[in-house]
Amino acid sequence: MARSFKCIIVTAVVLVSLLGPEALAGPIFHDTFESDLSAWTGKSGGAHNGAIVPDPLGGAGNALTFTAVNSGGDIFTTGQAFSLSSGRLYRVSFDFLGLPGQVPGGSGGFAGLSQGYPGTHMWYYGTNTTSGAAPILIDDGQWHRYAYNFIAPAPVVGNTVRLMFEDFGYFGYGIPGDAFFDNVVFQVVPAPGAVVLAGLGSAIVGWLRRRKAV
Ligand SMILES: [Ca+2]
Ligand SMILES: [Ca+2]
Repeated sequence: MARSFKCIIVTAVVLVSLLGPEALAGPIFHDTFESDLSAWTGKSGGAHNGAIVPDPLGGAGNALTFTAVNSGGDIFTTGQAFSLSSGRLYRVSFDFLGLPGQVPGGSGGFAGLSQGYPGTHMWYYGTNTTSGAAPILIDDGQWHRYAYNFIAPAPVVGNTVRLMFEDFGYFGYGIPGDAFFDNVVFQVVPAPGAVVLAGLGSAIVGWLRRRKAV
């Protein structure tokens, strides 16, 4: 189990390394959580539990955390939802830090996409598998960068999306303020990157077919 999670992380890291920052278009959205949370709103457009705090590791700058656990999303990009172009490749990337030695379900950091606040939504990365999230966010007390790529329409959510984050309360467990996010970027991956990814996808499919054929 742990090995497959590592593979997913390694794949994401390899993709980022292959493409490099220069291969990516300017972000559709980004937030370094240095000043305020004016780009974000809560459930049904109301209050949220997001808070800007100094980097808990003592690094320069601030990060996002939560003052309470939640479910079904806590903080959502506000304003117009992002309108995606069918067939284009998109990437959501962010830094995540989970404090170790906590409760069942981990720190509860979850990242996803939603149509509304939340409306139809999906979780793609979390610290456990609730609601189908890939449980790859690591609670080791260190910052790690994660990336989620998808071709529009976004899985489940469609072509009109918001970014969504929370500190999830797992079956009654949950400690607020032990999950941190920073440097959230939402961007289009331009055609050359899409070609590289498509090539990789084809290679993986081909490998799987060969494996089956053997
Ligand atoms: Ca920051
Ligand atoms: Ca937590």
